[in-house]
Amino acid sequence: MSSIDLRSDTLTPPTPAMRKAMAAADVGDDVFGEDPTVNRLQELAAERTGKEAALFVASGTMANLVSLMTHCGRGDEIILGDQAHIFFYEQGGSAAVGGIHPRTVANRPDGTLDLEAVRAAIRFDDVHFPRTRLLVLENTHNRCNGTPIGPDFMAAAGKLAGENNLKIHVDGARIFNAACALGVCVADLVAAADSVSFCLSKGLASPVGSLVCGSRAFIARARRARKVLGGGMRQAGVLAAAGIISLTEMIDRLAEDHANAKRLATGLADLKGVNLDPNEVLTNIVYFQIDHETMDAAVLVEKLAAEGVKILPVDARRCRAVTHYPIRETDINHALYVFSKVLASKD
Ligand code: TLP
Repeated sequence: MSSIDLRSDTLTPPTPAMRKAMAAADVGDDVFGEDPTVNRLQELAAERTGKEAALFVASGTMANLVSLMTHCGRGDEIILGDQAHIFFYEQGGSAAVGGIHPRTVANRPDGTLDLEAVRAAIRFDDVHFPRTRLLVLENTHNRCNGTPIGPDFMAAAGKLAGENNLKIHVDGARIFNAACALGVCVADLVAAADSVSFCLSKGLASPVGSLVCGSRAFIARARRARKVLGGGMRQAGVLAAAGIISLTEMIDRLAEDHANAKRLATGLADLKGVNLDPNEVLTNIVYFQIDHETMDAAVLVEKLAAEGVKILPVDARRCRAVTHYPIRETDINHALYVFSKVLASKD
């Protein structure tokens, strides 16, 4: 029995078109800047995000670290949300590797930050303080229900950053999901950002890779940061070929993932023992609370897996399910059937 794996959209397999393009990719040595397929992908990424240039890197984590190390020197400070992926799930790499000090401000439930709290967190010039250099935003916001953050907040954050001589980096691992959900183009959404990273390897279904996008000068410096992190790749066109398919064929179908997530959330909300508000599910990420007599998150996850449905426990009472290619509406219907069966079982 093949399982319905909703643990993450990182589980997307490459499409048949990607496999074909990868096999046929024209390649060169990308450390010399000579891989035509990587160069084409980078041009496309820059175009889609409305930035001058882009850099292909191995992962979303590397994209964020490269970006932060390019904006900041050792001892500089960044301001970011306390639920940010960079703060929660990247091993504190910016501090451990980049010597960059993180200052958190509470994320609001919709993933935004109270900009007055951000303003208050910006350091003034004093010999005791690190220097605040960068404001980091995340869009969609993974831990805040995958919420897409709209252009108004992004513009207001840009204004605040401009007034205070700060740069902005957007962890846009799922920025195409945000743009799709909001009905805006990515370039407009990140117009206020000095850099944006996004992932090819999540809903866009490539096997590997992320891009860092920014000004030409920023990307030239980011290329150095990537190299020192060991991220200079050689005939990477084999990977970039899949990325080109992601950007040309896989963006429009994200709406299907969002519809499936909404369907899952609506169905789950009707089940006893599960708590969530389906109105809060706006993209492809569904978080819910377990409120069951005999099961906590770990037990529920185990029982679902035994029935062929995989989800992720987030803490003792919270779980996450993510919709993605090639999961279809019928898979969601089946997953809901399995949920109802498992939640109703007495043992
Ligand atoms: N997120 C993964 C896990 O690390 C939690 C997931 O399954 O959601 N930024 C954001 C907002 C992300 O959600 C992720 C991955 C990354 C960056 C890191 O990307 P990778 O996994 O390519 O290093």
